[in-house]
Amino acid sequence: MAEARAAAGRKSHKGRSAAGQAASRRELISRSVHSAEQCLRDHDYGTAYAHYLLVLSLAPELKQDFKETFQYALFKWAEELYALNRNQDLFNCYEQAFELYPNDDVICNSMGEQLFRLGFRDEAAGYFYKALKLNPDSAEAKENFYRVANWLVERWHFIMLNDKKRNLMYQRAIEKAVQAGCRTVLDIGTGTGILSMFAKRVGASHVYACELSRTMYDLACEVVAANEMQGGIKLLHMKSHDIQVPEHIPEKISLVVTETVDAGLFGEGILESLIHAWKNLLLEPKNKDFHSERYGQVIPAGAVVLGMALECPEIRKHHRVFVKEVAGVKLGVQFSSPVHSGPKNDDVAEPYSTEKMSRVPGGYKALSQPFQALTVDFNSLQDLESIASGKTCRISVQIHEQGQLDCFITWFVLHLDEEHSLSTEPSEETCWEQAVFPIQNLPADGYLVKPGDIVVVDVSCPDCYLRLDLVSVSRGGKLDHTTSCSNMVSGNELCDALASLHTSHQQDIVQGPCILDPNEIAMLNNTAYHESFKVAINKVISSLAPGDNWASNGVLSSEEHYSDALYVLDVSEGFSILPLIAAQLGKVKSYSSVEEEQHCATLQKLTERNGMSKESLEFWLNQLDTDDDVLKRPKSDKLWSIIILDLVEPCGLIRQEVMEKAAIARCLLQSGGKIFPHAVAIYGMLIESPTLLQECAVQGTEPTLGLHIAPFINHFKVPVQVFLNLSTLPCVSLSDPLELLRLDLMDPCLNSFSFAHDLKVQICKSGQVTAIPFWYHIHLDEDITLDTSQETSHWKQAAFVLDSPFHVVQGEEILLGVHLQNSNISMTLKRPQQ
Ligand code: 44T
Repeated sequence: MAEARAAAGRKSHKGRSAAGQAASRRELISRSVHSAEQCLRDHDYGTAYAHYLLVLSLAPELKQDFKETFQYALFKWAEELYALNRNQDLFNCYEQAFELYPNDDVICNSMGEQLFRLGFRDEAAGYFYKALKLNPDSAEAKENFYRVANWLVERWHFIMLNDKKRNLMYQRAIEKAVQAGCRTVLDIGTGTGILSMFAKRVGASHVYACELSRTMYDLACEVVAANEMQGGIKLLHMKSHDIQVPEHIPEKISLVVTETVDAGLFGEGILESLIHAWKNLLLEPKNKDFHSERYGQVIPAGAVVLGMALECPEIRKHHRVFVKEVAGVKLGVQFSSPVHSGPKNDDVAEPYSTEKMSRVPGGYKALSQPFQALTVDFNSLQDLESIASGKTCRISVQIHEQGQLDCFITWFVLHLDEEHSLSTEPSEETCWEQAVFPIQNLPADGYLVKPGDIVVVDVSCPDCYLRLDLVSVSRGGKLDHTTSCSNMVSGNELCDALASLHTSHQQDIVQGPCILDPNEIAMLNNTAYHESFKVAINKVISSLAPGDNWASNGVLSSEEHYSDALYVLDVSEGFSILPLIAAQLGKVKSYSSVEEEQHCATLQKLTERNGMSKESLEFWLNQLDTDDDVLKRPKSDKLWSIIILDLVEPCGLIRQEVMEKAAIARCLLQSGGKIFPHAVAIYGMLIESPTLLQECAVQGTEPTLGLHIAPFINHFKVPVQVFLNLSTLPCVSLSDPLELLRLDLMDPCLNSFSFAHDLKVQICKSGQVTAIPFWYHIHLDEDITLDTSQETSHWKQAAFVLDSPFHVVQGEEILLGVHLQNSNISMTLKRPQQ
């Protein structure tokens, strides 16, 4: 009895407490919600976040209602943790958030952003990818994923994997070596694992593959498993230099296969990798005198680097400022592109750029025959070491055509073995680009060469990059001392050369030339661009400035003179001389948003040398504390007369931030003031281009000789291809160009960046639509327009590539859906309903 009572008591006690607990749970939840809300109002995000966490773990049924507020608290708190460098806490928060919302694209995307800014790009990609899968319409996830995809899986992977000829040649060479007795294989820089799978397929007994990129290694694991070779290929996520026998590989191997070569052959470090492999990983090489069954060998066996002197206006345009005066501004300073054989410790210097010469707009002219620049035997450690030590070879190149000496280009023939070779020469149908060595720093009249002239170059490979240094040009058999020069921008030789050649001021020689990005150089050379701005700016200035005291002459030096000045702000990205063009047009105070010290100094020099007063040019960003303030009034009692925005990137995309800036800019203009441009029209057309498809995604199993690679690497495909040269892209137009979308930047309603509509397109030729390239008409005002598809422009074009080709018939009408969300453009095709 006593026991029963006790039990009943316990029961009733339990019953009471259940009801009580529910009540106190409710009470706790409501108090926590209340506190959380209070904390949010007080900007105490950490505590708010903790309260919401408690609320949602107590009351999961509230998850939906509180989702957005919870995310807000989480993101705000994460910002603080990031600022405090409390990264572990930050990730713990996200982990808790994922427990509550395991399939939320917004949290996933945000986690990716955190990882990305902390440098974990591979991991970030995974989260962006997941976010995009969870919500295919998420503009943020799309933008983020495409950005990292481009970064993690470089676009040439698609191009190389689609190059069937190259794949076949490698497979044959590997097969031959394996059949000749090479049983153990190491693939250096395996990428997706293709060469390793070839080796396995043709009978190698042990295959090892190393890959230093995390993303590519993960991809290779997936691909190898999908091709059911995971048992036969050992993948190592490491740089080949770190491989040791027997830790990673049980014994020395007989064959190294690799395609770690770039357009300049050595840029992926093949010399160092093979020197290390010969010393540590490979069996002894084949010995002529002493015949052994087991020896080490490398595919490719060797290579020949060939070069040629060229005239090429497009390359000139990107690497040499050849205009002396731009829209009235004299360019009396020295500019230089970062692409030159500078000294090793020079951060900005790139030894060469790469270009697919067969597709350079405007083409090129060969000024010399091809010459052999260098040969390398990858099976000779001695040869590898000699080249890596910086051995220089001086070559005299005979000029046989008259023209401007704009650059040297190089390509190579890769001898996989005695029988199988690949050539990357411009005329070859290959995936390869060529290395371009622009000629710079000659006096203006020094570039013209004639048949019979001799150009002397030094070829070397001192720091793993191929170098071509111009030594001298001898004209008509006589060494021309005025052009005897070094391509280097520093060093005594050049200083001497500059001192004697240029009338430029002593200051330039001390500071060196102003280094501009090739796109910035192309822009400076674009006179039409600057002239158009000059006319448009002048119109606004004359409409706003009464009287003739606005004449541009007469140096105004003191601050008072500017009290009634017009204010012009240029928020262009990078180097821009538009503020100087504006400043010479009257009583104008120009603000430049150039940031680099060297660029500021150059603009100041130009102001001075063009006889403009110091006060006419100010640097806007220097006066601001944070980026958020980029757009504000010039002075508390002043508004801007002109705000210049830089809406289109050189790669052919719209800058999203600029659209946002435009919305603010509109409100900061004085009456009659203008934003440049005032409108932008996006143009496009339907094309059939197998080439573009091949650069975008691996086309099935055919090019990869039956191996399943496409579905895996194609995860990383992006729909918009950039930096295209539309004028030389192999393609057929299936429609005329048409206006796709017009953005009116002066429209007060333009503050959301999502546009969508359908357009009717007339088909002018039957075919498969694979892509829609697009470009812009930038309307500075009603009369003045810049077209970014013109060959003189410094812009390239972009294209939206369809997921699958769309068949069209001549004469029919198709509906083209255009959708712009932030800076993402996407397009769809469909037939109109009958
Ligand atoms: N691109 C040519 C260069 N790796 C090919 O991580 C031609 C460029 C190109 N892994 C347009 C067209 C083309 N140990 O995934 C990369 C890289 C990896 C290594 C381990 C090493 N020592 C290395 C060195 C490199 O190898 C893979 C391939 S590098 C090939 C470069 C189509 N633009």
